[in-house]
Amino acid sequence: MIVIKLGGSVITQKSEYKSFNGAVVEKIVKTLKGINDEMIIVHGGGSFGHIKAKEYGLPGYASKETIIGMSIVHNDMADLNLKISQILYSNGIYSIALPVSSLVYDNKKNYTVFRRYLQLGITPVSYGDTYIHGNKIGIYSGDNIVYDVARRFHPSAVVFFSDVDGIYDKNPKTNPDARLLKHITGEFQHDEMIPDVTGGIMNKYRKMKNISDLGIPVYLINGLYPERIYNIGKNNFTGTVV
Ligand code: ATP
Ligand code: IP8
Repeated sequence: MIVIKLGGSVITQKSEYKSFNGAVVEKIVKTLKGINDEMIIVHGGGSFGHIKAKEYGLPGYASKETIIGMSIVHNDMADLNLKISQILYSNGIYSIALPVSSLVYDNKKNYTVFRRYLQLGITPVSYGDTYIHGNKIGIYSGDNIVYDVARRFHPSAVVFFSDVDGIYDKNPKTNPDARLLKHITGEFQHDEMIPDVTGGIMNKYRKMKNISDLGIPVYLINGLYPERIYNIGKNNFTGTVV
């Protein structure tokens, strides 16, 4: 099994509300179609999640404002998921949406149903979502879901697609001299340009490290060049290995 995270930065224009990069998703999906293995797909929010979450104070204590925000963000994420699911379907990948707002609350998590769908050859697709966490309306990031499923199902690899070639020693978008880190073990700089309610690249790195500590190889690849997934383990691989 392989777990794929489609990052919000590559499947959407992160600065423009609900701007979907359909052509990019199509290219990634066509690449994934060539992988002859069980797959769990998780996608992030990008401009379908983070903009309204921030505007409505999510995560935050349940209030009229955060409950309205929850409704908007959850529906927008379902909308993004439908767009992705339709592209999967039209490329012959038959999937089922498994939103974590129905699987995770407080500290309870139940991912058992993922296994059942996989047993029938159906690809589970989950995504960053709103959820209930004590008295708060939380945001459960796609990266958290990737960690949860990796811990439960022990895939042979976890691949994060983002809009950069990998993790650099500093943000490549704002530092033209940034150096790509082919293997990462420790510190790097991360000045985020776009506010991200789930912690941006630093939180992503922490999750990647947690997965790698389970003994599972973890990669970050540029989703604009998804074919790089086939070079994993080779000398000419472009990306970051955690
Ligand atoms: P989402 O969380 O919406 O799913 P994502 O998974 O694609 O999005 P981001 O959280 O947006 O990922 O992180 C990728 C972004 O992190 C890049 O677009 C880049 O601008 C930014 N960034 C900041 N510092 C670095 C760094 N040192 N190396 C690589 N990217 C960095
Ligand atoms: O983009 C959070 O998931 P992420 C998505 O993977 C929302 O961090 C709903 C903001």
